Amino acid sequence: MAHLRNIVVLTGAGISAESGIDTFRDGGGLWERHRVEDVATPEGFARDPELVQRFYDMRRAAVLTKQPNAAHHALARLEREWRGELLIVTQNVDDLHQRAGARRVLHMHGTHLNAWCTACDARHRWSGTLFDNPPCPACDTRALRPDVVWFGEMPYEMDRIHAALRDADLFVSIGTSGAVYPAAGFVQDASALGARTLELNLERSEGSHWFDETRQGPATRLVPQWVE
Ligand code: BJW
Repeated sequence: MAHLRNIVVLTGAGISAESGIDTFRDGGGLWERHRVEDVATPEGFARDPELVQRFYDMRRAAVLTKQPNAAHHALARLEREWRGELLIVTQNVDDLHQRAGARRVLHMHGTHLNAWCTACDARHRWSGTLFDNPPCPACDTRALRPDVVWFGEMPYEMDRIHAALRDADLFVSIGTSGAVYPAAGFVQDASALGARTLELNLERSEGSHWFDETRQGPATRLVPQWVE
């Protein structure tokens, strides 16, 4: 990697799987037990807010008990030691990259650890529940929801992500199925802009054929090996 300067790393649920956090589309994943349309769309939230709040309350509480694994730690070490630019773009709403020590992390699908007030647009650090519809600490309206991006909503930080992809020499995708856009299209964007592309995943993904190189195996083995 000596000739490289700018790296963009995209992470998905697979990087946190070995920390004990469910993925979405694997066997036993979240979408086998919950209909996506019910829990991860604005329409589902409008229909049954309590169901959606309970789903996220349950996942928020679970994440607080999980720890970063060897893959999160390896990326944080790479960030500390890398002489060029390294940006981690995560689709995950957990905070395991930060708890491993990474600093330059963009949460394009939001974070479990914030509640967002749709009345006054304030965001609050949140470790408790939302199902009981608590008032917003800023405006007192009862309009808090998880600060996450559902289907049909605009992912966060897109300008910064595209700027980083423009400058990237290497794009690495870790533990994501390549089923959800716009993240699934980053490999083609990066490639068209001249970056080399590498996929690290348990198995070949929907988007594997777009990558210059793919490696298969668990993230806790592949990521430390790649970083070495
Ligand atoms: C391991 C492992 C181990 C396991 N080691 N690996 C038709 C065509 C194109 C697009 C669309 C379309 N119709 C609709 C759309 C748009 C839609 C979309 O993509 N739909 C698809 C279903 C087709 N996208 C949107 O609506 C997005 N917004 C949007 O597009 O806005 C307009 C726009 C226009 C122009 C520019 C920009 C935007 C919003 C998407 C929001 C997604 N939200 C969720 C929920 C977030 C909150 C929450 O966590 O609940 O995000 S859905 C869910 O999927 C979550 C994830 O971040 C995301 C991706 O999942 P991920 O991470 O890939 O997990 P899995 O489970 O799918 O895969 C795990 C992988 O890990 C697997 O490959 C395993 O093999 C691997 N693995 N163990 C290594 N140990």
